[in-house]
Order: sequence, then structure tokens, then C-alpha cells
Amino acid sequence: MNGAESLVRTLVTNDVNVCFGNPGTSEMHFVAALDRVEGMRCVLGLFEGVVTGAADGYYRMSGKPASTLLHLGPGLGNGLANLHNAKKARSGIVNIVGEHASHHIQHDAPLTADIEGVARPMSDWVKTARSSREVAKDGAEAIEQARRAPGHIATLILPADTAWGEAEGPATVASPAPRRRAGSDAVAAAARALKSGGAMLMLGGVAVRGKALELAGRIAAKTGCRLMAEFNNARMECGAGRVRVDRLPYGVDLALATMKDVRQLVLAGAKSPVSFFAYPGKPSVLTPADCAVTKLAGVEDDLEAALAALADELGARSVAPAHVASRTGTALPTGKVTSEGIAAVLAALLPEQAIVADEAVSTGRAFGPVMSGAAPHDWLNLMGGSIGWALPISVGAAIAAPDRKVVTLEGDGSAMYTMQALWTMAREGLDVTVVVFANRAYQILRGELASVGATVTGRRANDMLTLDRPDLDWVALAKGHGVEAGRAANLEEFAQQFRRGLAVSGPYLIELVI
Ligand SMILES: Cc1ncc(C[n+]2csc(CCOP(=O)(O)OP(=O)(O)O)c2C)c(N)n1
Repeated sequence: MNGAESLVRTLVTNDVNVCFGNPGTSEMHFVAALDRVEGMRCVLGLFEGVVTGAADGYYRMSGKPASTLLHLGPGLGNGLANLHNAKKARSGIVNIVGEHASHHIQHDAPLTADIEGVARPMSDWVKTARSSREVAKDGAEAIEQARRAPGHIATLILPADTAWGEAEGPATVASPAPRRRAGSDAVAAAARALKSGGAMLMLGGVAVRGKALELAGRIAAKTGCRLMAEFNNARMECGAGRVRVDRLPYGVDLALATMKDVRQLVLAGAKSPVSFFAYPGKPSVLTPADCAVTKLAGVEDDLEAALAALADELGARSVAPAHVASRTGTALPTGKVTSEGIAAVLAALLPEQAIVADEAVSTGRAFGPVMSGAAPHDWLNLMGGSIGWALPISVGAAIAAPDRKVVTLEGDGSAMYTMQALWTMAREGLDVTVVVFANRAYQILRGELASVGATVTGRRANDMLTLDRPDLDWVALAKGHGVEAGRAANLEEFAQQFRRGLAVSGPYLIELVI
């Protein structure tokens, strides 16, 4: 057995059984080993941003790391933006990055680069394998690191000679340490804070899901505290029957208005809120000056146990949860395309247990409140602000949850970064309905322009914010990638197209002209 095979066997025997990849010469032994080892699902992405984004989506829906296979420094470099997003989402990923054979590096061949240097900013753990006999052990360590709560980016660099040299066999991985429990002092302090006036419980990480979310609803019912989620959430459970938690708005003025009366802020997996960008004359910190902040538990901690302990402390365990959403959004609107109208169509037709990848950018601002009346679903946000995320994430989510419909809500500007994901959807037959909001602009940046105090008066600057001349033909682009597609220009056509996409078992793209 060679080093590459010992690594693939280590991955598979330790339940890392999906590999999103885009290989080159230095990874050929790894590729060859994929055929000798049973149990690895290999998915080709035609750009590395698709590969890393897919691994993020896979983790969010399965809770397990996938591996990626990337080609030296440039391949890894192409994948960095979505690794950044994955790191902010606390997704666990095992990156395998090929490298020249050790004796070849001194010759400064064309693809030679400082791979560790490229990897470090977007990885939590980086290691270059030293010998073929140690590759399995290094792989096991990478898996352990990726699984460390709440999820980490582990990058193992594999010089070609460590892949083709002799090895013994796979290595085993130690079980992850359990998540830390909140201390009794933190629980008591949080309970005191929530019993005071003007209290808000802010949820982040896995606290916006399952039992933890329900416990937060019970705590709100008992204490009367407000519930809030961060603006972005890696995976939030929404819709009818779930405790409805609004997300803190993106805009600084709106966020400040939302936080204005908060005197006691308790954090469960959330960070104390700050604005996305700095704006002249506006604060970065969104909590009022006289607001006390109490940390119940961090994103790495056992948030369900922390909220359970808090509910016990408050006598809230058996209280019925507050803010449980009921099914409301069933009416189908007609006429001109508006953000509210799109939300109403989505809320009416979204199938139960759908997974929504939200990169709707400016079009999606009004979606949240309406979607709480939809059938129960999971909502995934872009955590790191680097656009070109939702199409790749949908690939990984669909592979992790093949029985669920994935709905991708995608700005046309964002879609253009990683459109190659459509081809992977077609090749793998993934059940994804993509809605591209074709407003032919970087619309959000028009608002940002005013917010930072800049003005656009002329053609040169305006051309930096528009995507027309020529208009992108999304139906043709989708078909060119092997994905069926249709166009809609009003809400009736959108409802009809969305129904069609949902009925298809496989990918379907809707160009919604705005
Ligand atoms: C990698 C990266 N490059 C550039 C940006 C800056 N940026 C933020 S939003 C945006 C435009 C998004 O356009 P689109 O997806 O069409 O949504 P719209 O603004 O039209 O709603 C850009 C370029 C970014 N966030 N990430």
C-alpha cells in the first residue's frame, strides 16, 4: 500500500466518505487510490470554490466533515473564499492539498508555492506530511482537528513522494472531546440578567436549531425576554411549528433601533453584535452604551445543555414555548415582481423540510418574516460575506441530505462567481431548484454607496455596479451546464416556474427577471 491509499483508507474507515475534488498531477496517486478503496463518494467540481463551498454545505447538513482534494497552492488559492465562509460558519473540513515531491521543490518549478502560507489564514490547522509511513497518522490528526467542536478547517499538504511511497495501513481517529458545559456561575448570571427589564437572549451556532431553539422559546415565555438571532446563521430551523426568532437586521440604523431598549443582553452561542462594515459617523458596536452583556455559553460549548440548565434555573422547562410560528403563507400573489411577492410565493410553495441556501442579497431583505409562516425548513446563510457561495453550498447540502429539496436563492452577481456548480448538480443529479434574481446589477452596492457617503454621478462608476450590456442569459447558461431552466418576469410566472422546479427530481434553474 502507498501513502495515498493509507490516507484514503484512513478517511473512509473514520467516516469521512465524501471527497469534493479538483485534482492535478501531484494528486494522481490519491485519485488512483479512490478506485482501490470502497466507500468514498467522489464529486468533481470544475472550480475550487465549488469544491470548498460544497464541503461547507455538506458539513452544515450532515454534521460530518467531507474531504476536499486540491491542486497545490493555486488550487487551494482558488478555493480560499469559500474556505473563509466555511471557517466563519464553523464547518469542519479536511482539505488534502497536493504538493511537489520533496526533492522537486528546490527547483522552483512553475507550480511551486508556499502552500502552508496560502493555507494558514483560512485554516485552523495546517500540516505538511513528512513521510509516506506517517501520512495515515497525519490524516487521522486532520480528521480529529476538523471534528473538534464546533468544527474546524484542517489542511493536510501531501507531497507527491509521501503519496507514492510505502505505507502500512490506515490509522484510527480518537473520538472528539464532548462540548464543554456552561458553568453554574454563568447560568446563574444569565438567569439574573433575563429576569431584569429590557432583556434579550441572543442565539447563535446550533442554538437556533432543535431542542436548543425550543428551550429558548420556553425561557422567553417564562421571563418575557426578547429572542434574537445573529444576522447570519450557519443553519437555522424556521417555519411553522418552530420557535420564531428574528435575525438582527443588516443595516446599522435598523440594527441600532432593534437593540435600542436592550439593557441586558445574554449570549448563547452568539457574539455581541457589531456592524458588518464601518460607516462614517456610525458606531461599530450595536449594543447601547448602558447595556450589560452576559455570556451564557460560546459557539463551541454545549448550547443545548446550557439552555436546559438556564431553563431549569428559571423554572421554564415545562412552560410552553413562546413565539411558535403557525402556517400562514399559503396565498399566491400575482403581478409585478417585488421582494414581498417573491417571499409569498416561496412561503406558499416551499416543500416541507426544504433546505434553503440564501444568497438573495438585496432581493431577500423582506423574506425572513414571511418565511416563518412556511412549512418547516432549514435556512442557511452566508457567514463570511464572500459571495459566490450559495450554488456550491447547495451541491454539498444536496449530497448530505438526498431526501430533501434544496432551494437556492441567488443574486445574479453572486451566481457568476461559482456558476460551475450547476454542472456538478447536473452530473450528480442533485435535487436543487435554483432561483436567480436577475436584477442585472450589484444592487446592494448602490445602497452601500450612499451609506459610506459616496455618490455616483457618471458612467464610469455606474458601470462598476451594473451587470447589463450584455444581459446575462441565465436560461442559456443553465442549459449549457446541463441544467433545465425557465424564465419568469411576473409573480404568476414565478409561481408556475417554481412549481415546475420543485416537481422535477434533479436540478432546475429559474431566471426571475427583476
Ligand atoms: C468575493 C466578494 N467579492 C465582492 C464582494 C462585494 N459585493 C458584495 S455584494 C456584491 C454584489 C452582489 O450582487 P448580486 O448577487 O447580484 O445581488 P444584488 O446586490 O443585486 O442584490 C458585491 C460585488 C463580496 N462580498 N465578496
